[in-house]
Parts: sequence; structure tokens; C-alpha cells
Amino acid sequence: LKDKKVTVVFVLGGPGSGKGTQCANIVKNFGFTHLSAGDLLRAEIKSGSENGTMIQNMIKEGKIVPSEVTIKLLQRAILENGNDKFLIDGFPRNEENRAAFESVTGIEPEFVLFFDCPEEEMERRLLGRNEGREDDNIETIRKRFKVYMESSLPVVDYYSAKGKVRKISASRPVDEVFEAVKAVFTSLVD
Ligand code: UP5
Ligand code: MG
Repeated sequence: LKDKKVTVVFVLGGPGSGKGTQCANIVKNFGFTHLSAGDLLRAEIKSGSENGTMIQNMIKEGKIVPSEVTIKLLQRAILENGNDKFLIDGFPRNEENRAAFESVTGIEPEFVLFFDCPEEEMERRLLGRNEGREDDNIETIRKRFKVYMESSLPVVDYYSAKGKVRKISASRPVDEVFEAVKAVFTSLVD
């Protein structure tokens, strides 16, 4: 992967902050390929891979799957794709994810799109989603919030200190959030 020159934007934010929803809009308007780490892990469970049961248990508990598993899936997805612009949604989720991805792939993000949303709103959205996700129950949601606060927000702080975070207020309606997202991507000169 160190031979392929790619532009990567990390899309971070709490569970239910709207990462997937906004990524779909960015893809339509700005020609990026959307890679959701969570979707890749859920596909891995479905495929019946040897790691499937372990991944399923981690997701059910809201825990972060070992870096090497997630990075392998992301790396494969980037290499298989002809595009050179990627939105990596929901990763890195902790400091170890971040450091391992950087050393394994040599990729540093162009910037980090960060969706900031109050917990009550995220909880309301997740409980209303109804897509049959095994982690969309109140017990698992509480665990996801805790892991997000303790492990994932420090990654946002790390990039913030490097001036790389583009923070979006994500509690407004989808189209209003996208207006703010558009402003960030329109200023991306390439
Ligand atoms: N919705 C969206 N935007 C809205 C708006 N502006 N106003 C009103 N409603 C809005 O949105 C969630 C719901 O809200 C939807 O119904 C949507 O219509 C509505 P969505 O866009 O799906 O939000 P998103 O931020 O993508 O929420 P998601 O639940 O996917 O976030 P998580 O970060 O929790 O989930 P993810 O799939 O990334 O990870 C799941 C688990 O996988 C993790 O908990 C972890 O166990 C594991 N994982 C790893 O271990 N490592 C990884 O690298 C990634 C995941
Ligand atoms: Mg998502």
C-alpha cells in the first residue's frame, strides 16, 4: 500500500452522530469512496471468516476490535479500489488504531471530519434506526458511548493539536449538517 498514493479523510464522531449518512452525501458530490470500518467488520462476520465470532462478540460489547484485523480489511479495500480518494468512517477508534494504521500503511489523513453531537441525540437516533444491528440496544449503546469518550475522543484531540480537525455540529437536520460538510470539502484543493 505504500506504493499507492491516496488521499484519506478520517470521518469520526460518536455512535449515531451521522457518519454513514453524511459519507453517502460526500460520495455523491465529491467523488470519494466510502469505507466504513464497522461495515467491513460486519461483512467479515457474515462471510463466515475465522475471526467472525470474535468480531461479533466485540461489537456486541461495544469493544474495539484488534487493530490488525481492521487495518487488514481497510488495506484490502483501498488496494482493490481504483479510486485514490477515501473516506475512512469510524476508524481510528483509539490511539493504538491510529499509530498502527500510520506505521503499517504510511498514510496520514488529509484532515479529520469530526461530527460533534450530544449523547441524548445520538441515543435517540440509534434507538430509532431499526436496521437490526446487534449493537443498537440500550445496554450496548451505553457501552459504545463509554468507549467513545474514553478511547476515541483522545484520537480527535490528537489531530486537533495538529490542526487537522474540521468540526461539524451534527445535531441539526441531515441537509443542514451537509451544508457545513460541503463547505469543508469545497475548500479541499487538489
Ligand atoms: N441520522 C443521521 N443523521 C441525522 C440527522 N442529522 N438528524 C436526524 N437523524 C439522523 O446515523 C444513525 C441514525 O441517525 C440513522 O438512523 C440515521 O438515519 C439518523 P448514521 O449515519 O448511521 O450514524 P453513524 O455515526 O454512522 O452511526 P454508527 O452507529 O454506524 O456509529 P458507530 O461508530 O457506533 O458504528 P460503527 O459501525 O462505526 O462501529 C460499530 C462497532 O464496530 C463499534 O462499536 C466497534 O465495536 C466496532 N468497530 C471496531 O472495533 N473498530 C473499528 O475501527 C470500527 C468499528
Ligand atoms: Mg455508521
